[in-house]
Amino acid sequence: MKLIDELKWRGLIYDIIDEENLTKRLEEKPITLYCGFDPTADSMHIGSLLPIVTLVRFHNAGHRIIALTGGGTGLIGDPSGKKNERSLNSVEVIKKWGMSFKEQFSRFIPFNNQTAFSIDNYDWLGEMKAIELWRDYGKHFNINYMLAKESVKSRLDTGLTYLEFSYMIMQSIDFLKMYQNETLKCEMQIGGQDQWGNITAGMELIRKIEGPDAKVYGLTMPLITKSDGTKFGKTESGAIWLDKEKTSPYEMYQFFINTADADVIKFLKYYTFLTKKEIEDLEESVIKEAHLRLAQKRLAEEVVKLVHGEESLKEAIKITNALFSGDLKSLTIKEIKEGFKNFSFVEISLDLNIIDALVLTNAASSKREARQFLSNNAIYVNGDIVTDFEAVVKKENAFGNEFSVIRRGKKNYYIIRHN
Ligand code: 545
Repeated sequence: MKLIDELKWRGLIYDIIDEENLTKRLEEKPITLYCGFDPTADSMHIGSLLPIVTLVRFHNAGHRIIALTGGGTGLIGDPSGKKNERSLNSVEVIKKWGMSFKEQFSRFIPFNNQTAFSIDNYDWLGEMKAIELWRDYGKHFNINYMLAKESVKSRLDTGLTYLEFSYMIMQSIDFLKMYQNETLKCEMQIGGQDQWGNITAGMELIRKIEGPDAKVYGLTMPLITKSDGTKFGKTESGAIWLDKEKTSPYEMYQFFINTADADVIKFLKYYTFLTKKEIEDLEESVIKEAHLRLAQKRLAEEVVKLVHGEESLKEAIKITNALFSGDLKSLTIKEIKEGFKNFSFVEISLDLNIIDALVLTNAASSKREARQFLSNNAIYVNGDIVTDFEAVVKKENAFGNEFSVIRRGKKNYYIIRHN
């Protein structure tokens, strides 16, 4: 399948400028394209992964890609899609966050300075003089044109400062600089749907400076939406980050395993490199045997493997299976902590009778009910069945002498922390 057709089939195209010529151009010879990422947080998240994976699709098809870190633009703040002015971060902080971004890109993109480049716009924006900015570039931006952009228009009432207003000029300068650069000859920019205004502003600037014959292209990807209308990429405990320390591989695995049937095929197309045939087979499985959740499992596996590697995926699956089967003994202390990280727990300082423990953790609503559960063989402590009313939940038997895990029935877990 041709690249553009594949991107279409995957639902990755929201808008393309001059599709006909771009399609021809892509078939002629390799094109160089870029996508920019502003380090406005200490890690990228699952939303940023979509344009990264799209860049990789271009790379795999023989094109040249640039992952641009917005070390310069991150100091300004893109108003696109934002309702309020952002708070400013210090130069040091943006620098540090930019380093994390570069490390994260390199997990997905094999930078080699020939077909895959890691570039930071601080290199040129950082040293630009104010007069140069206004005379060489500001001169080409008509205020009317700028006011018509959604990112500006939508903020006229609520407030927009000159700093954020000037953002599209900075992003346009990037495109121009990388277009003019002899080694890069960057002809195309991609981004999410919110980047349309900035991308077209850059194309316009290039034509104004390089002449109307300059051929440049832009492509935007859709905003990721979910069938139930809630925001994609968020859980109760926050965003799904690409940094292990912020979102563990197990949490990421759980996030994707819980994808709704109505969304899972869309996400497989977006995020994985599975073939059309493989995805169509999974689609059939969602229709015919949804309860098996084969598509969700495959999605979770592919994304965790892509982001964190095979070993982390194995651990995530191991924890998932152990929690499902109740075989907690197969887990290390670290894995136990990982698996129960988001569970609330009760803290106790003395060993506790099992009946009191069941009531205290809310595993049972009364002592009478607690006894009933024990008699019905429904209670497990740290993986062992407990039926004795006199049993004691002890610190010395706890995982790492710290956590006692009570299971009631097949999958209700309650945690006690001994201190
Ligand atoms: C800067 C300079 C350029 C070209 C682009 C930029 C960045 C761009 C922007 N992009 C967004 C972004 O988010 C930061 C996330 C950190 C956790 O603001 N002006 O930097 C997002 N982008 C990816 C997609 C996006 C966009 O990184 O384009 O649409 C999200 O899907 O919001 O020369």
